[in-house]
Amino acid sequence: MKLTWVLAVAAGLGLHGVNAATKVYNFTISSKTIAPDGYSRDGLVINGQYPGPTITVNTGDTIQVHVTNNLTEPTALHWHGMYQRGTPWQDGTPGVTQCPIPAGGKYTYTFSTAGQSGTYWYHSHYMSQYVDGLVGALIIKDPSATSPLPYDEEIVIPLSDWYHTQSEDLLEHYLSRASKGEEPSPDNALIGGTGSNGCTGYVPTGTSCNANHTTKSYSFTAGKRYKLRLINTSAFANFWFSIDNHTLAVVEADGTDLNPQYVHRIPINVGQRYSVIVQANQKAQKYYMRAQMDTACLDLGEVIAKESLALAPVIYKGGANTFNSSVDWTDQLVDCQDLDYTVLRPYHAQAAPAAAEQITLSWDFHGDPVTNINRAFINNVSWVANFSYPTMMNEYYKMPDLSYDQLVIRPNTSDYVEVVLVNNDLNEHPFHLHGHTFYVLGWGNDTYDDATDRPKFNTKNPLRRDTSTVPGGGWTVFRYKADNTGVWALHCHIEWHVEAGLLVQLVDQSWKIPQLNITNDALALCAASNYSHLHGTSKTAVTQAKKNAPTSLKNAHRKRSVKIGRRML
Ligand SMILES: [Cu+2]
Repeated sequence: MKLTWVLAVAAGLGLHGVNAATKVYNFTISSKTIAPDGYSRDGLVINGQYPGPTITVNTGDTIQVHVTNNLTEPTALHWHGMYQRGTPWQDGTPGVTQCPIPAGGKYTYTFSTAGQSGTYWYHSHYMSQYVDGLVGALIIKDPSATSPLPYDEEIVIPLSDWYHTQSEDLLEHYLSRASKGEEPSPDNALIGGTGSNGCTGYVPTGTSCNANHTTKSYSFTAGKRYKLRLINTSAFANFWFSIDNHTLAVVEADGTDLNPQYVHRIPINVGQRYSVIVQANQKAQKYYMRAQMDTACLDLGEVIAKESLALAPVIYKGGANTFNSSVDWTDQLVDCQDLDYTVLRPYHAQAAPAAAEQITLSWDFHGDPVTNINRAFINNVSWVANFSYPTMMNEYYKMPDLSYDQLVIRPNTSDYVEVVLVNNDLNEHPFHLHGHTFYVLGWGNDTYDDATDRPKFNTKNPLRRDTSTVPGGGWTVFRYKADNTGVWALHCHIEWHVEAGLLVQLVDQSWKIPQLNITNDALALCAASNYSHLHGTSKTAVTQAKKNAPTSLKNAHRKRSVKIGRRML
């Protein structure tokens, strides 16, 4: 055992340690009028761009991003899928790992990419800012890895739903009695940051829309193989992705290389990524790349997006200027579910280790008993971010009980933990765990029954990923290793649902957090919260801090009993 470990470490250093570099990026966040689909609206951009700049590094490199917040409100950037091992305070999740970067402020995120490669992304985790444009791709290459399939070139393709109204207004409506819990319905769909037909949808009088704006197209050279890195950066929509006449070989899910699986169409839910390899082996002309919202997953109570399909031309170099032979695939997918979990097999096989503890999280949506505003309740608690007292800092200063109901779960093990997600809501929810990849053991679209479902778990070489769909009225079970000291959000990635409280916090090795070397810069973001005053003082100080919390927070956090289903296996 010891020998294997030593070799593994040595191999790691040999491959990645010596050449590891620090890649530095400067991100200036500001607001700007943007028109991804022709319709002009206020958006949030990084260095003037939507989507933001793509970060591309080699595995083992350190990423350093100097953020300047030129907004009139706070912000924070989350690095979706990054383990942040040893730097959990850089995860970028306000209320969980940090106090947000204030308006006009600066902050530098520094973290390693050791042990990771594949397709990731970053986005604001402050309120619903990412819905307005604060997103970008984060690609980690591994030059020494053997690819499941060879390819010649690669293209990053973000897919997104798009709204013509700013998310702040959408959120205000959603979290009011008037919405009756119906999520804002997207106005359009985008491929690669642009979309068509924006002017045929919701265009209020007095606003401007340019139907002839430039949209994204993709160029293929006949005979070449392209690796398309697909990222669903949506607020709400689950997409079906396809290219007319072209078969897709799925070779990566959320950073895990896969044995090639050939499909015509792939479902990709919010937060998920897939790499597909496509060969330019068809008649040289133009074909449609399609991102179709699976509208069955949108709330039917709202008017469904007028434009739920994004089309982008794939143009063969030197080919005919026609879409004549471009034909959509006829096969349909199962609505509101991931690809069958038994189909996608990791290229580097791993069995799922047994779990030392089990956590059951069961949720539904219903009116808040006091306000009657529809919210999400996990084990009867609805989470609201406490931006001034993030759980990470509470743990660091040994003030873990400082917050109101925060759905903080602290496994007693550094070993594997099994999470049973029980969805009592009729809609699907794509759940994302920060700081980890997990083993997807199974899911179902009916009531979870441990006696009958457990024997069917896929433990031999299950899919490993960081975002997995829990079907409507169904369940998903996954396992993760609770050895990455830090506080990690586990939440539905539908932005409206996070804001409605569909989030819990899993603490790995809570007993080690006070020993972390959290940087002064990170602590300084919470300076106004005055931990130094609270640290080591009496219970009165804690009570005082609660009293000083913003009224909105107090209203949202009436004390309820927190009952997390947890048992030792
Ligand atoms: Cu959800």
